[in-house]
Amino acid sequence: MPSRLSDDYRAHPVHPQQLKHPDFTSLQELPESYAWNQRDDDYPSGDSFTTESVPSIDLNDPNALQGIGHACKTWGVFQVTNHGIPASLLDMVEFTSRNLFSLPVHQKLKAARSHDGVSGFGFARISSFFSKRMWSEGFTIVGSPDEHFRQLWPQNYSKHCDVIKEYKKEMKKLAGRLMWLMLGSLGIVAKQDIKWAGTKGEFKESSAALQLNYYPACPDPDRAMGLAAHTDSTLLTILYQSSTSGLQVLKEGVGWVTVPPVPGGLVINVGDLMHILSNGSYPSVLHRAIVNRTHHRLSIAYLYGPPTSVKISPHPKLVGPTNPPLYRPVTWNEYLDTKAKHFNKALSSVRVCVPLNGLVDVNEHNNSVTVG
Ligand SMILES: O=C(O)CCC(=O)C(=O)O
Repeated sequence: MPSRLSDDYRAHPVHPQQLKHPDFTSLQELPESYAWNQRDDDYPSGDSFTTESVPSIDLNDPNALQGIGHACKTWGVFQVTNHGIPASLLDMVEFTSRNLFSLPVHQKLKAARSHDGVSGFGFARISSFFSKRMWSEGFTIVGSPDEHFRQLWPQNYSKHCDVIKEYKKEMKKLAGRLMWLMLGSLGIVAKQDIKWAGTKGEFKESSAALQLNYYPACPDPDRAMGLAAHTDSTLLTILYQSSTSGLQVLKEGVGWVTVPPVPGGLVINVGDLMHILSNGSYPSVLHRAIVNRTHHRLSIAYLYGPPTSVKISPHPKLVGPTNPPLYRPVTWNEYLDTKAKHFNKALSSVRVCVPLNGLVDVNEHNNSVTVG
């Protein structure tokens, strides 16, 4: 992630450094500071009993583009298979992440995210927006993991660094491919329609961060929250959630829907910047992670955005006299700024007119958002 974006993260530290990082393995009961009730995140609680499920799309299917368009419009999220990321690489990144989170807390804290830093070990970045604490640990990687990994594994850091670098390289390629599928499904097909994609349309200058999340087994999962409801500030996010379920998405009119792990599958969600680019046609999806009494859980999110200098605005092909642009142009930095200041009102605070369909932005009616 280019430095300017990092500067912006630095300008908005959202992690309560004063809180001591717990050793979750030593907690036999849920401390009160971790006990959530509905008021604390203001969204419907519990799983919905629904037959609806998040769409699953085989990227080798000739109808994948139409499927993606429909999924983005109706859910803001979908799973993909046959995505081209080798299973061996997913296994390796999972192994590295498990290895990282299983280190003793004092060792992980050697690579703690600094007060004004972006990368490293720490609480969920959204923690400071909520009064209750989340039952999770995170590790953010922006740029090279070398420095922090050397602190974690002084003897054998390089093999873990190689895994992360390879994973980021493959994720970048997949994200570029998904961008063209999403754009194509909106009717934006020519390379020159997205200047910052570059002449070959490879999105070479895109920015990204890798977020490793770990949710320890929890003595009282019904009252705990792994990661509170939020939308991502990205264009799109690619999530690998290994084999334990925990991810839930909020579906309008239905409630929270669990996204079951699909072997080898990846979850793709629409972020706020895609919401803006699509002029609200592809809504960014509210999601959260719940925890489990017997199993710990791991997830790895690739947060993908435009080059930092690029302003994202509703695409000219999607606006017209009957479809005015709903949002003003913003760079990723400006949007992160807005998100850090306005929390739940980030999308609506960059909105310049009310949608003709009268729908509010997804996170407008509540107090919780992320700068993820
Ligand atoms: O762990 C999950 O399933 C969700 C992770 C997530 O939402 C994030 O990293 O922003």
